[in-house]
This record gives sequence, structure tokens and C-alpha cells, in this order.
Amino acid sequence: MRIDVLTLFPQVFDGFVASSIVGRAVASGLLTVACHDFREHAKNKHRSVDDRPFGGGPGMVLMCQPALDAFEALDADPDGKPLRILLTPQGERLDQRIVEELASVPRLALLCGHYEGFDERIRALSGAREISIGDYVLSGGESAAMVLIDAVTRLLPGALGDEQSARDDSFSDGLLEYPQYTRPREYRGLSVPEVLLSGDHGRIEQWRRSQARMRTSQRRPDLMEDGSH
Ligand code: 9D3
Repeated sequence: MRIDVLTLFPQVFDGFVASSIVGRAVASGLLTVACHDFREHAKNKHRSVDDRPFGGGPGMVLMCQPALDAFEALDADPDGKPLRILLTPQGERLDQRIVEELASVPRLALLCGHYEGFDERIRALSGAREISIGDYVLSGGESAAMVLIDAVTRLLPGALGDEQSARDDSFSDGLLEYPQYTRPREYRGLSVPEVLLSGDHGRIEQWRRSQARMRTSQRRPDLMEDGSH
């Protein structure tokens, strides 16, 4: 998969793209991430990418021309046009279902605003899908883009080691994680549950499933399918 990021702060992606699962996917050639400063597409003498809102009011609005030219420049690439995404508080809230959809396309182009809104015509003319990562105020779309890239990368075949993907498969039936422990067996008076030391894999699996269900119904009843809580 190839992901192009259009941003005014391309440097904030450097460490992210080089590290952890995303870094490994990039290093192994599974994923390409190219970050572009879309100010490079600004045409007026001040190289402006934003301007004051018509009708007045606070803040600035991202102008059509640099944003749309930046999207369109990506279409020139021979290996297909990317699916366009605007990161905006007004978008549909990202969830694992949307992540799966996005992970299934060969190319994504992510446009990040900063502090400000998009001129409405960017929406109309780009045909982009609009995505938010949740109901809190960020300073810009960059951190949201990193969340999206992280979540998508994990679904690319081969991005996770065998161990991790196998574990995800066996227990992530939409439930929260069961409690986990490592050495030592006792720490500040708190002991590891006996069942985990028993070596009885059947009992361990049962215990983990019931813990995961209890934890999910207590903390995230919205995730329980059967509503039993
Ligand atoms: C004038 C500022 N705001 C009025 C409430 C609107 C606003 C625009 C842009 C507020 C924040 C931002 C910057 N946020 C994003 O670009 C953003 C975001 C977010 O803030 N929350 C969750 N998901 C996202 S995706 C992009």
C-alpha cells in the first residue's frame, strides 16, 4: 500500500514513519508513506494556503487551490489514483470497520488541516471521504493521520509478526483484553491468579474468556453483542 500525506508539517511524521510496526512495514516494502508539504502548491506571492472566512468570524480557512492541486498532483502517478481522505472533526468517526475498508485499497491520500477548517468547495470538488478520530479537539489533522496510518498498517498482510496476529485472531472477538501478568509471581502483595500458573490450558482459556467478557460488560457495555450486562 502507498499512503501520501498532504500537510503543512511533514517533518512531524518522520519519527512515526521510521518506528515500530509502521517503520517495519515501510522497511520491508509493504508500505510506502510519502509526506508532502502542500504549501508547495501555493501560487500567490505569499505562498498562502489559508485565508480569512467570508462572512467574518474567528480563525482561518484552508483555501481550495493549494489543497486541490496537491490532491490532483497525486493522480498523475502511473500506479493508480488514491482514495482521498480529509481529516476533519466533521467526518465520520473512525472505527475498525472503516480501518478495514481503508486497508483494502492500494493507495490513500490524506489531507491534514491545521487549526482551521476547509473551504467547503474542497469537500465538493475533491470527493474525499471525511474522517474524524473522535470527539475531542485536536490542533490539526496530523495526529489523526498517524492514528489512521497506524491502524491501517496493522491490517496489511505480513505487517504483524506471526505471534501477534495469531493472538489478535484468537481473542479479539470484539472484546477487551483479558488481564495479563508477567514475572514476578508476587509484587507488593499482589499475586498472579493461580489459574495462570496451573499449566491447565483449558482452564486458562476459560478464565481469560470470562475475564474478557466481564471486563467488556463493565467497561464497554456498548461492545457487547448480546446486551447481557
Ligand atoms: C475554528 C476551530 N474549530 C471550531 C470548533 C474547528 C476546528 C477545526 C479544526 C477544530 C479543530 C480543528 C483541528 N482538528 C482536526 O484537524 C482534526 C480532528 C479533531 O480535532 N478531532 C478529531 N479528529 C480530527 S481529524 C482532524
